[in-house]
Amino acid sequence: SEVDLEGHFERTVAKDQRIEPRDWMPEGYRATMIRQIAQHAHSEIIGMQPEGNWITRAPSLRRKAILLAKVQDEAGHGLYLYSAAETLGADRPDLTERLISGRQKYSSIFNYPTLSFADVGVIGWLVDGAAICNQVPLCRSSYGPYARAMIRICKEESFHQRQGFELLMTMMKGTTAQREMVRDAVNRFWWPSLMMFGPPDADSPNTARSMAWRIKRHTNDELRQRFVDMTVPQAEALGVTLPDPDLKWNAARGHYDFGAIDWTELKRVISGEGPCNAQRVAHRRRAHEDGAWVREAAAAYAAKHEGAVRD
Ligand code: FAQ
Repeated sequence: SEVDLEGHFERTVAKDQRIEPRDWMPEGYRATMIRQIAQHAHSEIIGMQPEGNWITRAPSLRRKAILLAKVQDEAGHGLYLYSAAETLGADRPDLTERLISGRQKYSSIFNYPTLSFADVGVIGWLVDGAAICNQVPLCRSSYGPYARAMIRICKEESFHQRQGFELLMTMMKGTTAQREMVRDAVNRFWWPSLMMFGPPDADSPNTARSMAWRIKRHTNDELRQRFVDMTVPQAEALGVTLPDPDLKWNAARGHYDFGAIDWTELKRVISGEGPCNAQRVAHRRRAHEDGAWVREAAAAYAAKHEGAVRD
């Protein structure tokens, strides 16, 4: 009965075991999971654009090979995650339609422009660093296909983070102009990176329920603090100053204090008013339309092949 099924679901979550696609789950759980996984998948796919911008202008063959590999990994993560959403009954073309019509979100961070090659390094260091902080705990998320996808994705993200740090280290040892590019990129990306973790807990409508269902394992503010604590020593190692005069070690708390985040900026970017929202979505829409003939050809081939097997 419904009561038994619900009891089984609750016990599975409470024991830290995984909910699998064929298991009964509350409709709210299914909807939340589809929302988060789809937003995550869209972020990976839209996230290819800011860095893809620099592939043809990479300063060396080595940097180009690294960047190509990273952007391809992001495509892979997106496909993986769309498959995870499909295990919940989501329809892939419908998710794409929701993205290109602006009805589903993707991470705010990808609505900022990439103005120099230092941005490639800073995205690797800060954006992938933030992504790792957020996603490592999701390896223990209660939905099996999502949690398992996170394991591989996190391994690849840590390569991405290291390549960013190594690129910045190289630039910091270079010319004054190169150090200036790094400084400018860090200044532009620091605050938007902190916004990746979402609104403050008091203003986060989904956190309490997602924590109870063990979809999320930490709150937005907990993960943001963890990211700041992890990143400050890395900035010192690089020799860059983070653009926050209030950033300082608080011995009593055992954490770094940091300045106030401009939440109106996050709201603006999430609601489509960021510097590159229109450009990112238009690019994705164009790519989807340009790919129509490939989808048609693949479907025609599959239909023909199926016929041949039957005959
Ligand atoms: N941007 O109640 P909450 C990557 C939305 S990493 C846009 O706190 P929740 C790797 C939120 O979805 C980036 N929207 O929501 C990479 C919700 O929307 P609703 C992707 C945001 O879900 C690196 C509403 O605001 N990572 O791609 C943002 O409990 C480099 C209320 O917020 C993930 O998606 C934001 N920053 O917590 C790729 C990780 N923050 O309800 C390429 C998985 C919040 O209106 C290059 N996701 N919203 O539909 C999560 O952990 C969670 O969904 C959070 C938000 C923490 C993002």
